[in-house]
Amino acid sequence: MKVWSLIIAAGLLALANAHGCPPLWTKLGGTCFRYFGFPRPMRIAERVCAQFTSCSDAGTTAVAHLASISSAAQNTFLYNLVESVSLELPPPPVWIGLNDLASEGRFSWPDGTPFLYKNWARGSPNNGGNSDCVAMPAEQPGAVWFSVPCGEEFSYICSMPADTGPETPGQVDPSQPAPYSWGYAGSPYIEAYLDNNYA
Ligand SMILES: [Ca+2]
Repeated sequence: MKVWSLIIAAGLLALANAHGCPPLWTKLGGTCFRYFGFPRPMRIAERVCAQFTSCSDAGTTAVAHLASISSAAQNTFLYNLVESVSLELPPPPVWIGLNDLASEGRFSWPDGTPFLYKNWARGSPNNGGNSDCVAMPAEQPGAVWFSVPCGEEFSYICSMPADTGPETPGQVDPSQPAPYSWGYAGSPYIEAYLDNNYA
């Protein structure tokens, strides 16, 4: 088991150093997305998202939020992402970031994305039961959005900007120490053994 752990750790480190998204996040365009399968109320889900940040080569970081969706292509991509990991088909609803918590009827995305693309289900949004939060996909074609009370517990998708640094895969500056190194670093006991037996 230890060998497998090392292989997995090495793989994650390799991914962590790659341009774009951290391990376990999926890149589409300039955005990283990740599905979280444990049902949570919307505010808790948003808090979990906010624990993640993107690291840019320029040294800036951006905090993750519940996912914002700005195009039909993104919407379809997220539906497929959820479907690929869901244990039920069609998948149960997931939280996206859209909400009108701050001002009834004025929906906005938590990361400040302009609210231009919309994919409401028929009858949504409505404020039935104080439906200030939004879930997708539902058991309807088109991965349409429903306004629902924020206390419902759903799985969720987080999003954050991808690393915007220069893309330099596989390039290493030889003058700098490697951030992670694997291998034999030297041991006085082994050196002595080699001297005594093979000198
Ligand atoms: Ca509302």
